Amino acid sequence: DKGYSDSVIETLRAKVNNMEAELRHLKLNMAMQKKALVFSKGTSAAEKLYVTNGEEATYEDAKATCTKAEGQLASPMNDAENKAISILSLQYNKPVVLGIDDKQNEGTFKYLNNEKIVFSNWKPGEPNNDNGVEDCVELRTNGIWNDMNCNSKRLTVCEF
Ligand code: 291
Ligand code: CA
Repeated sequence: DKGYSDSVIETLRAKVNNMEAELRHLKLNMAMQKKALVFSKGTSAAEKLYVTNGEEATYEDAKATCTKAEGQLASPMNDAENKAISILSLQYNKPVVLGIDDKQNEGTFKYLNNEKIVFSNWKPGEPNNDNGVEDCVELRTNGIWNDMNCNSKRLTVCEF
C-alpha cells in the first residue's frame, strides 16, 4: 500500500492548520509594526518603507550606512516614492542624498544596481554638472532634484 496512513494525514492536517494560524498572526503583526514605524519616524509608498537616522552624510557614507542596515539609499522610482522621501526631507528641513549617480558616464544617471533611472524630478536647468563636479543627486525639501557634488553632506534616508 503506497498511501499514507490516516494518522500521518491527520498529523499533517493539524500542522498545516497551525501554520496557517501562525501566518495570519504574523501578517497582522507585520502590518502593525510597519504602521508603528511609519507613525514614529518613516514614510511609505506602496511596498517601500523610507526611514532616516537624521544624520547628514556624503553619498558614499550614506550608501554604506543603508547597506549596513540591510536596506539601500533612497532611490525613488515614481512620484509616490519621491513624495514619501520629500516628507522626511521637510520634517528634518534638510535635503536628502539619493541612491543615484552619473559617475560612470557623465549625464547618464543610474541607480545603485547600474540600471538607468526610470523617473526623475529635476529642477528646470538641472542636472547642470556645475563646475564639472556634480555626479550625485539631492532631493530638496520640495521634492525637486539637483545634481550636486558627491562630497556634500545630506540627510541619509534608507529604503527597506
Ligand atoms: C546652484 C546651481 C546648482 C548647483 C549648486 C551647487 C552649490 O544652486 O548651480 O545646479 O548644483 O549651485 O553648485 O554648491 C555648493 N557648494 O553649495 C544653488 C542652490 C540653491
Ligand atoms: Ca546642479
